[in-house]
Amino acid sequence: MSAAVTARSLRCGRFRLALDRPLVAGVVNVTPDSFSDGGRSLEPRAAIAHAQRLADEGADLVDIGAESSRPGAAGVSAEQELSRLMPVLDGLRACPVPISVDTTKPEVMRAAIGAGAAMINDINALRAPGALEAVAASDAGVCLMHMRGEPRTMQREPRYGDVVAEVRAFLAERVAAAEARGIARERIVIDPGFGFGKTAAHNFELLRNLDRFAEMGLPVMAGWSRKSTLGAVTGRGAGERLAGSIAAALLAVQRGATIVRVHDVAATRDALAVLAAMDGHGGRGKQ
Ligand code: YH5
Repeated sequence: MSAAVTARSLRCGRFRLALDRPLVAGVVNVTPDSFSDGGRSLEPRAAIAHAQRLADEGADLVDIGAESSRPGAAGVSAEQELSRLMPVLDGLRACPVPISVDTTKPEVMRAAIGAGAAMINDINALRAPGALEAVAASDAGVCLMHMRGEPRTMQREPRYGDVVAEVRAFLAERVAAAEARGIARERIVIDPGFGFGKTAAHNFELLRNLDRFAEMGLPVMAGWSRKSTLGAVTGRGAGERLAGSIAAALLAVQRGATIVRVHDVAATRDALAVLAAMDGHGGRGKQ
């Protein structure tokens, strides 16, 4: 495919995000192990404070997830997911940046949108029965991500003939399904799903060819932050992958990513400011 028109803005709920510069989505996890304090009321409060901090650091979106999708993770029930999410969404009603909710379940999608979420980030690309309809019935944006298998088993020897072609074909089919249900293109983001049923070699092949996804004419999200593949190339543990994460975010943007999903918003913004300055876009002013 060539001569594709690149989307200039993304519609999500009451927001319209301009895509004339790369956007940063900040990650907030509301899983019991991520803010472990033993207490039930501290957890949502810590998540709310974290989301506000990421917004202050310059996040363009905040992506909140209550279902761990790390490799090997087991699922949680919709009730459990909602009991973690809803207090956080309530606390972020006045948040000036759009809130995206990371979920695969239609009932969670509907409740989250009702509680103010402007976007659904689905690692399952709206394949659950009723998921397309849940998003179509709203004005929320949606991120359709590629995943091979399911989190519990996806890293067991994933194999592809041509990983780029296969992931592209999958996303094209999911975009068509979403559009057929009435979800306008200007609400859709695509994501090759780094680390979801892919080896390190697959992840780098996808990164090297990210322009092939950008050619599809939709905004591309890339999530490399802190992931195992960075550990594999740097030898560093999960808590020591900031430099690798920044490098991957910059490489993704250089190859056409429009949204980078990151844990470390301030550092990523600084790195993107350096890239923008090289490309001749203004920063905070000359010094
Ligand atoms: C993504 O790429 N990723 S959750 C394992 C880690 C560190 C981080 C071993 N949701 C994505 O962030 N949504 C997740 O260390 C996502 N794109 C989109 N759209 C996995 C994650 C992580 C896993």
